[in-house]
Amino acid sequence: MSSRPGILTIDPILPFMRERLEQSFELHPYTTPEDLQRFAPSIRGITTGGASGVPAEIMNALPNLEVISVNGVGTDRIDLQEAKRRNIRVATTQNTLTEDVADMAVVLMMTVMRDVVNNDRFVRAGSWPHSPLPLSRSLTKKRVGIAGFGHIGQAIAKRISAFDMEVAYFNSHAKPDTPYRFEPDLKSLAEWCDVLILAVSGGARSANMIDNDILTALGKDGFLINIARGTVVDENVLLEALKEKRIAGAGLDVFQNEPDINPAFFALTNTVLQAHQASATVETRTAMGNLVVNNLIAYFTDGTLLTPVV
Ligand code: 8YV
Repeated sequence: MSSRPGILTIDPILPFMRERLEQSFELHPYTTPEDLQRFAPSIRGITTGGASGVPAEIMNALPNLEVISVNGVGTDRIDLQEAKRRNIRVATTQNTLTEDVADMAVVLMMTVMRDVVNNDRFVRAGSWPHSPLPLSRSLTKKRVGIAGFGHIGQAIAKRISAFDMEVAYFNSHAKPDTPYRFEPDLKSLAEWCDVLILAVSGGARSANMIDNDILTALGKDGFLINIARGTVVDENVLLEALKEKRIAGAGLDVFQNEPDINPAFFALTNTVLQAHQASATVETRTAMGNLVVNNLIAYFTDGTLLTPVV
């Protein structure tokens, strides 16, 4: 057995990350539980994505696991209590992806409100000379509610302000050092706003936070944007609301059961869909990938993490 620490890679990693990691570690991609058994005792670290996390059966199968380096900011798919109990350290790529994820929220809002995807299809189909298009919706003077006002929520607010739109936010607590209005009740925020943007963390506390009540409050002229987690939305209820035009539209980067999402989404024309791409730019994924590697190197050099969570 190699004396170099074994690292289990749960999500695929970029070639430059592999190259860097292979200089110090023995890499094992996760395939099946049976395959994992062959080398489980040699695994001392994990790399994974925020959406994949570390399933309990994998964490339980690794008796010598010491560190998890997440290529993302979400830790909702990692049992942090169990990690603490076993003295397993956890690091994320905090502060690398805020701006790109905020940009994606704005991209989705503009794309769905200005009907960009349907317009693109219309032009490509050669339909322009033959028929008129429905009018889209203006952004100016509209009200935007942001649910979740951490780094990403605040970066979205900053961008939205440039569009002459009004912003208010829902959060577990007020952020008095920001210039925006705090709304402690999510339903009231949904009633007030024209666009509801979800930027909350995933996990039990936010699961199915967007239910029929909230979508009814958002109303038939309201748009929902989700760059947070699929788990935040009751998807069956959302699909019904979109189908029946009880809300105007949705821009979604995240879903339940990614990448095998509910195919009912494919038929909706008032919805813009992305394949969890908010942080997927060359610049940000390079910064994230380097931080994932640097956290592992720091840990195995002197026991520290650059961006620890646990
Ligand atoms: C990434 C994410 O797409 O940060 C997160 O938690 O979900 C995303 O930024 C994902 O981690 C890619 O691996």
